[in-house]
Amino acid sequence: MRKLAAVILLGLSQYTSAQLSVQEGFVRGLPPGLPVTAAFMQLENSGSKTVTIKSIRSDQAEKVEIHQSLQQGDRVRMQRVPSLSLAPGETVKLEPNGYHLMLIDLRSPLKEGDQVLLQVFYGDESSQSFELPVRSVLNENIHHHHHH
Ligand SMILES: [Cu+2]
Repeated sequence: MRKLAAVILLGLSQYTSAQLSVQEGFVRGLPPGLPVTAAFMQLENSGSKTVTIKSIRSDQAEKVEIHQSLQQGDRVRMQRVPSLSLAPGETVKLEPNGYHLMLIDLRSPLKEGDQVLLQVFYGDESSQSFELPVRSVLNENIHHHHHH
């Protein structure tokens, strides 16, 4: 009986650790030879606690950074941010003109149809893995024109 209670407790503590849901996530597939690319997605914190992304790792890149694009006059500049926090119920869209992830020093070119595994580490020491498809930047443009 005591053992069962411990199992239930363990289950609960795992359930209450940081978790985000990812929608419409993809990694931008660029022509071979470019060492850096970006990942975009919509993150949602449907839990009751603030979730803070502290770091991200991927086997397919030397490092993964959280970036923010900032408009400066008529130029857009990217800067690295140390972490990204989502309040309970908050949704953050990672998009070209806002927050996004940068995959730096790719180990091999990413092609349309590839899957990229990202391991996300949270402020409470928990982690979560997301698998995102690679979408060629060419298809991204077609998609964009379709809406205009
Ligand atoms: Cu960037």
